[in-house]
Amino acid sequence: MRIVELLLYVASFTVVTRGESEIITQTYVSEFFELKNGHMIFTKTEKTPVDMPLGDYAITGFFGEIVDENNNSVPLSTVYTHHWVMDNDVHSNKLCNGPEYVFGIGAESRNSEVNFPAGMGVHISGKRYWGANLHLLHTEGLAGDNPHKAAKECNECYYAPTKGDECKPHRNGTFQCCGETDYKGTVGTCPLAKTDEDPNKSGPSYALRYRLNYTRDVANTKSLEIGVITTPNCETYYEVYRNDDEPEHLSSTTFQIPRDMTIYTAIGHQHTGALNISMFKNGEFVCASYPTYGTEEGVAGNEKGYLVKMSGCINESTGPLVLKAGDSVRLDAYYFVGSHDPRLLYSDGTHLNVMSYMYTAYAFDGDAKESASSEMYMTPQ
Ligand SMILES: [Cu+2]
Repeated sequence: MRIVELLLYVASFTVVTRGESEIITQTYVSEFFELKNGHMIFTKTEKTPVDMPLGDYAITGFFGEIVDENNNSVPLSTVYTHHWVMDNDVHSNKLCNGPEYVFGIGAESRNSEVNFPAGMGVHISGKRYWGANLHLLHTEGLAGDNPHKAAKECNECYYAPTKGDECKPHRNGTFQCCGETDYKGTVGTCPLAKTDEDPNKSGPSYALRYRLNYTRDVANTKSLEIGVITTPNCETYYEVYRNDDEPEHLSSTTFQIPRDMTIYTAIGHQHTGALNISMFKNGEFVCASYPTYGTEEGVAGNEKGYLVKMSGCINESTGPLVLKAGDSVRLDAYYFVGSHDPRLLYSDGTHLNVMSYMYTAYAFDGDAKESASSEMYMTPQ
């Protein structure tokens, strides 16, 4: 038994050379969380420690997905990965007064591995605390005639009286109707087809399996900062409503660049219903991240009707985006809000709790290495 575990552990650890530095790839598994039908879990980073390398290193890439007790990939139609994000005790998002994480991603995670350009990485030094915010929803066995509608309303945080005391009708579409205080998956549920489940019978458990690429050759790795900008106005989430006259909903936010900086990696994060998210520099189009929708029901990585991938906006192949103090960066995010979305298994035009993020890895240019100040925030206009 221990030997098998040891073999698995050794097999998950590889070393390759990329450019000058050795890159280590290590796979980890988070703790397992029991998640019965309809249950939601929303772990707090402060209370959910996760394994990371010890000592000094630079993160060069990451990947993650949800697995079951047998270490098998779990399709989004069984457990929806609203998001999984990892944060440490020293990181802060200096671009937006909004989402806080160093790495992580949502439902698209299985097809959207992120690697920073060769020779660059996020420097981690000293003894750091790392924690995970896992937001998972088990959407099997839900009430209603249409399981796809039921899953949509569960995943999009619709109000339901079964979702706990925090979920009130006026909080329709908020994290409070998505298990925000549910650290153990026990507070509330999405409405269930049958509620007579034996409460003493345990349910299946799930974990985040994540893979980190990193190097110990920190001295030869250019230091990247991580920041996430979002529209509208650094909001965590928003909602879009059915509009058959104008079926492409746009959210747009412009940021003023406070200091010379270069963005080396940018990738969008959006939810089901999204059309794309794009970046503009001083009004000129720079790049867009496009979603891919799955086409096979219940197949992990290609789940029909789910957003399963986001393409990169800026990466090693596109080259970096160089910005000067005073430049503007505009984020435009589109969602399809027509009644019938042929990409999805159920649609009515409206999507609650959608996100439009651009995850970025960047460096400030020049010698301005002074400590964090509010001036370092990009200011939405
Ligand atoms: Cu999200």
